[in-house]
Amino acid sequence: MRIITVGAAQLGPIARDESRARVVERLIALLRRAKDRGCGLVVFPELALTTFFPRWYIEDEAELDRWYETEMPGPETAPLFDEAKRLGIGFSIGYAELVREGGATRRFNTAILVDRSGAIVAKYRKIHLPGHAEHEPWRAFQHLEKRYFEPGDLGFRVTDAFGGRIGMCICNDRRWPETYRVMGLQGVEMVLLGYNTPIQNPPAPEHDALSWHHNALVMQAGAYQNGTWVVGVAKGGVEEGVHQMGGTQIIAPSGETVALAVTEGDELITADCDLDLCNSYKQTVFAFHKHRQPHAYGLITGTAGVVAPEEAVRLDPALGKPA
Ligand code: CDT
Repeated sequence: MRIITVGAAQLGPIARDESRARVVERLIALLRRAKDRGCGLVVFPELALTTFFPRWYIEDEAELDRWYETEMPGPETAPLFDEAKRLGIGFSIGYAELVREGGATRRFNTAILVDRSGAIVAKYRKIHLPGHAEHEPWRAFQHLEKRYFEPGDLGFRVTDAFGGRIGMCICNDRRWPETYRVMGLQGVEMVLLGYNTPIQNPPAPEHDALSWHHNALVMQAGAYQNGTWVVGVAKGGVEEGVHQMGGTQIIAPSGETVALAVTEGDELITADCDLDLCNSYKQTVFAFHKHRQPHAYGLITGTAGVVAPEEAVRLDPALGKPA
């Protein structure tokens, strides 16, 4: 057995005027609770240091910049790193990252993995950015991730840490099978992910009542189909008038949810995750090297969107072979 005791540290709402210092106090309280419950690793949500600012159209660049971190740890986040190190607990956390590179400003929706010594051992920048890039005043609230972030440029990497192979993704990434499969093909054993998911999706209100179903569905499928643990952590509750789902859960490689949050507030759930439970899936039904057929998957990387059958044949000639 290779057990990582994991804490999924769900956050309740963060108000627009709540300081990072106050949020860090909340994160530290969860870390201490996790220590009491024997956790070695704690997972915090996406954009866990501030309110979910992409819900507002912000024209002033200086006003926008204040939602981003330019260093990690910085003065306000250092106490989190210090306390985690003191407790001997690792953690992952999401935040908005601003990088100044040769006169250019780059913005990413980022997550990092920090080991028990307080060192950053992995970074992930969100690849699937949902929402829209322009102001859409007809919406009750905006979802401007496509405006405020560029797609991540680091791919879906995995890192050997905490006695296992760990990967990260962020929120909307969890809805895409490619996310898990790319990490699955690197032998991932635990995927850490945080999310901010409004229950209301203005372009498709018919999906709203299914939010919890879709949340569990995609994470459970990703876990089972790749023989990996998945730890999905929400920032939930009514944040600045927008209701975001909870549903924080820890999912085994069987696809079964083994721990589930019951509130939409700050709540810690934990599980003893035996990474060796991945083995029977990775070695039998999902022994990729025995069963996958990459020659038939050309369209997966050949196109982003749906193409007509003739275009599909052009992109993947195998599709045009006589039967
Ligand atoms: N933060 C984030 O990525 N949220 C999106 C909302 C999209 S609306 C369905 C999500 O996929 O949860």
